[in-house]
Amino acid sequence: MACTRPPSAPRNVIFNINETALMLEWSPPSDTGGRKDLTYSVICKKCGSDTSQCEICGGGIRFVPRHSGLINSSVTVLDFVSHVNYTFEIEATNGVSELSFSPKQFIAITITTDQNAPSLIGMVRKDWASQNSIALSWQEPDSPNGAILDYEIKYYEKAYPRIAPAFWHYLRVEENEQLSYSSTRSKAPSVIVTGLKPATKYIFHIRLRTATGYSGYSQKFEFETGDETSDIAAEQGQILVIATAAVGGFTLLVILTLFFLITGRCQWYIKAKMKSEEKRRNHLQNGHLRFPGTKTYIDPDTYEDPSLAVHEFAKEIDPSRIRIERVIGAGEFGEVCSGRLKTPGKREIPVAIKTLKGGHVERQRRDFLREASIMGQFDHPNIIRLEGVVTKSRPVMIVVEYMENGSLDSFLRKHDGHFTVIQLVGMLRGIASGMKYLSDMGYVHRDLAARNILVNSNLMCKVSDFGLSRVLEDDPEAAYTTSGGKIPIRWTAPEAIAYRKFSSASDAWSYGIVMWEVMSYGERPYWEMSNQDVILSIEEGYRLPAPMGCPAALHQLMLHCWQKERSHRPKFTDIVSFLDKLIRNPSSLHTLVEDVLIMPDSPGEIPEYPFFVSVNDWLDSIKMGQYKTNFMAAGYTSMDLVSRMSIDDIRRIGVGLIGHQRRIVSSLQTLRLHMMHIQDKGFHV
Ligand code: ACK
Repeated sequence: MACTRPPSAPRNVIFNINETALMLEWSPPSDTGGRKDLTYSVICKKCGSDTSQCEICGGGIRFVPRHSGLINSSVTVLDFVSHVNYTFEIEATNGVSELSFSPKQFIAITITTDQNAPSLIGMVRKDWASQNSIALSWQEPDSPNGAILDYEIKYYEKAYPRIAPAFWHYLRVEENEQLSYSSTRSKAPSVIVTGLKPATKYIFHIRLRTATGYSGYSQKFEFETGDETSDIAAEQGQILVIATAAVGGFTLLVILTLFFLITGRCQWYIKAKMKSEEKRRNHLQNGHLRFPGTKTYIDPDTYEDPSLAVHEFAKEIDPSRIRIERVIGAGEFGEVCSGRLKTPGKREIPVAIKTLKGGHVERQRRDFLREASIMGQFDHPNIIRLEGVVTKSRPVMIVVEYMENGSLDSFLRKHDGHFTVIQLVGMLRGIASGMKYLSDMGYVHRDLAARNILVNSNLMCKVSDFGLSRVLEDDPEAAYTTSGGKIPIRWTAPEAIAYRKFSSASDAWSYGIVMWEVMSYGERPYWEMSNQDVILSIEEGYRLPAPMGCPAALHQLMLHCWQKERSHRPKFTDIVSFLDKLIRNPSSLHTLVEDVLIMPDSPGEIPEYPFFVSVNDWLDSIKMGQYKTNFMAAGYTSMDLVSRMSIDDIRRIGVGLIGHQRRIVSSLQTLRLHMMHIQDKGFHV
């Protein structure tokens, strides 16, 4: 192939602005670099009069559909603040942009937002706090610029707990900046925020909405929830008030009541009510109404008659509406075909059709339809959508949305090296978002792997293959045990392998493996190691090294997912927030693991590798024996020398295939990690 290059800058940027939305549009670059994988990213900066003093716009502003990985040459910007100079830098990138050292080519446009947006909210006051709630109030601004429709209250925990501090380094954000936040709305200038953790500091900021759009956010206010004692004190205060009223008689009670009503200070009462409400809610949570407002997954196996389950969750489709076009693969129960589905009054849509092969027994039919009963309960853009089932005629079929690019593992292998890091992170974000939805519903996947993710023509990834799963049992601690069946060892958390403790935390482990598969373009996890060796290595603390070219932040996240102690692994909601943050700060992805793992120069500092006696043994172990002579001829005769090799050295000695370079670099990193681990522990080798 001819060499390709990064594209030139986009051209002719124009904008269109109203009170609430700013539309940017541009023309493609004159030089696409000889490639077709062109995408755009937009960076927003706020600049003062001196353009050298610009700062990144930060979290307030939103881009639709997103700010990077844009395929079309336009984007809509929302939630901007009035009377500010915004500079937007629009860059075109392709698959080789990441590899280039030349400065970025972008086009910039500066836009002043001078609409009559409402002014900011001033002081926010804490009225009271209980263990799980905080009540806030504030003054309406003097010039809201029209009727106030409502207020948006954004809040997050001050010290974000679940991302290891080491991660902040990669994010390059202020330590206090949130990774994940919640928000609520209120029509009045006051709010009671519930569902908070006891004795925890939260940051709040508030903005208002009028017909002309949003105001900017108020400054940040920090308030803390109460602890156990504060509630006891409150309770005692409450008793005291009631006792006083009783002693003082009816008149005093009336006076007190009037006083409270007139001054609006019946907070002790509201608070007591909130507390009992919280207790009720906590109780319900233990009784498994886990997420108020979130649907909970129902295990089809709990139905005495499984065909009832399938008809509860899946539509029966008349087979005359289905047109099968071709066979695209083989599933566990029969062929998988592509085709079209006609829905009355709608356009025909492309679908995939899983069929149950003839001659099946009742149990196979039940297991086959089980997947539809599960899938039919989900409704999320990153979960494969069930269109319906055919059960009343033969062949029995499950009809799902069609995913043009098939399964993620083979798709990536076919397109090795074709995507930007941001595109890969975008795919991972989609998978994490689907998994967050599943875990919120109390559903454990148990077989999360790139082969079970499907990709559509927009590179959207959707979780599929719900055959293996079962519901969490009625115990908050519960993962469940299975009645047997194969476990995909390389993707499965140690506790699930050892004693079948499956949970959303074991799904998080598998998610880490999927991250590794994606970043290595479909490489097999742990390469040719046997299942038994994988189990033993994991037990000894070995973890997969970063794939070549993998940003350090992503490998950190993988390692976080592979924590032995399952409660230490990130929740899917944390993973989504973390990836969002990386996508919003693409520079956080520039530090590669290769850059971090620079070995000391002075000889003697690196002990001999304990694992391989010779370079030849090592090359054999990673099935790269064909390069033995290359290593020897170039003078890399000991593991000590090999350990210092850079990727360029590996290329220079004649390892040409990118897959081989990747395997060698990964193995070297593993060796280095082992050494660091051993040195850390002070082991004598
Ligand atoms: O990698 P593939 O092309 O993607 O081969 C497998 C094959 O069927 C057997 O599972 C493909 N496949 C499964 N479900 C779908 C779907 N919804 N849309 C497109 N292809 C699918 C999968």
